[in-house]
Amino acid sequence: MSLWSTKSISSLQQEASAEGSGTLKRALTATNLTMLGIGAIIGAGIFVLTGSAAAQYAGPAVVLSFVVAGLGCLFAGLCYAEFASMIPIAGSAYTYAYATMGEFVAWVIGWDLCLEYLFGASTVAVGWSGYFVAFMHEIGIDLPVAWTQAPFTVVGTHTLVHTPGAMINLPAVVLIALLSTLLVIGIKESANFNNIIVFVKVAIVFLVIGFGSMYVKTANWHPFIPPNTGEDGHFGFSGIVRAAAVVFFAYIGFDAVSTAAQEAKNPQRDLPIGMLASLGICTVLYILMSLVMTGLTPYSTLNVPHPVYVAIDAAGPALHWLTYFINIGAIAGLSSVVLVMLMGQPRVFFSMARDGLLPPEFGKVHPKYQTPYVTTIVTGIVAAIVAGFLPIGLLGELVSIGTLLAFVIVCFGVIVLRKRSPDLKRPFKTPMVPLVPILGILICGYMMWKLPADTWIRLLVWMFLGFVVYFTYSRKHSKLGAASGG
Ligand code: ALA
Repeated sequence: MSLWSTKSISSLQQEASAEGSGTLKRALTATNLTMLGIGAIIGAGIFVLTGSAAAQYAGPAVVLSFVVAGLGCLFAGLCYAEFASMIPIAGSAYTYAYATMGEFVAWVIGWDLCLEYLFGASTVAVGWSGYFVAFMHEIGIDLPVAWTQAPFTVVGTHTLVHTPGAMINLPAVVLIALLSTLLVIGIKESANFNNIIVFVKVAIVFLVIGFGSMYVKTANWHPFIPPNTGEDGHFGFSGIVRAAAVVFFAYIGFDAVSTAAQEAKNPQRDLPIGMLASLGICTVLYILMSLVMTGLTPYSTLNVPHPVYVAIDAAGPALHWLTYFINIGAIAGLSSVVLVMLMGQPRVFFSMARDGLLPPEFGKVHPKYQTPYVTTIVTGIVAAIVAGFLPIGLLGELVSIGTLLAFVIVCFGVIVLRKRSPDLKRPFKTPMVPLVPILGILICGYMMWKLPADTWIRLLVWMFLGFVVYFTYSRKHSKLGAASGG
């Protein structure tokens, strides 16, 4: 069998419409899917990264960085929506690539998605743990360092040092264990829990925007685009783009909605709604939130791990009450991101296993709960080990580059399939093809380019590992390969 053999769309569509024993439970509505999208999107990006992006790279023009990154996501999201409505399968981008560019590219994307979902869950769980420890400290409980930090940290770009006295990041491990348990018990239960969290965090974002905007000092917005310092990426136009690559992290997650395809009641209509509505709502909130933050305080003061708090604190005693809610917003916000990432990964593994590229046990569905429980448990264990023991600093930007790579390939896939099978029924059609996918490729590709060289090296190392697994296991066990006698 050739590396480029594709899976036929009709067999995929048959798989997508299967019901009954051994299949996932169809329980999610358009509202559930939109809430899952918002659950995955609003998190560490807006609560943590906005500050350093404004202070170091873009100034108040970080608002424009959110527009640039949001446009890249919009174009990619429109392409995702076409595929998701046409082939509503849990494998998401992995499956779309299998249908268009063949098994090898599909494997590359499937393996690459681990960076987004699996490592994304670990990274955000560690961020959550930081907020949780700070919150406990505020209410008078000091958790010991030994139990709240991984034993290793990264200094500089790749020097690994042992943190004296630290053993394990237990809060992150416990969070992952609890959320994984919930995901095993049921998709509907997980979606209901997510709804509550999203409600809390969006309410707090609204409070920050609403009350914060009353105390904005417009002088803080001048100059809106601080002049470039002479160094590439430090303010001016290049700074806006550099900051866009940083705040792109804040948008990651809307695509995870597409991994719930086989659990949606009406996937062809509701997946595009879930992805595009969550993305649209969050883009508006991000633009308003970054305007308010840079309006409340000079951007240079925002280079801290808790920039939203600093911005609101700068408004003075009148808004002091709001600072308490910000911690709660961050703790709630980050936990639903981890939940949806831990939902996405097992479903991609599940699809890969059903295609024979991963061990068949990974394709099992729980007889009672109708969830992909084996992959959910495996994902939870690996994510917990990574979050509990490993230096997470190595992974942060890998999550972004991995996601961007998936976006680029999905955009490309839309162009390929429109050429190859122009007459297929597409319940949702990406507008203005090939312009929209090309713009998606260009903007996402440019953001990838702007990420540090180290990140590229780590991406290549990860991919190399993936090739080893593919050529030693997956290629030999591929069902497509067996079907074609290869
Ligand atoms: N978009 C998610 C966050 O910002 C990954 O935490």
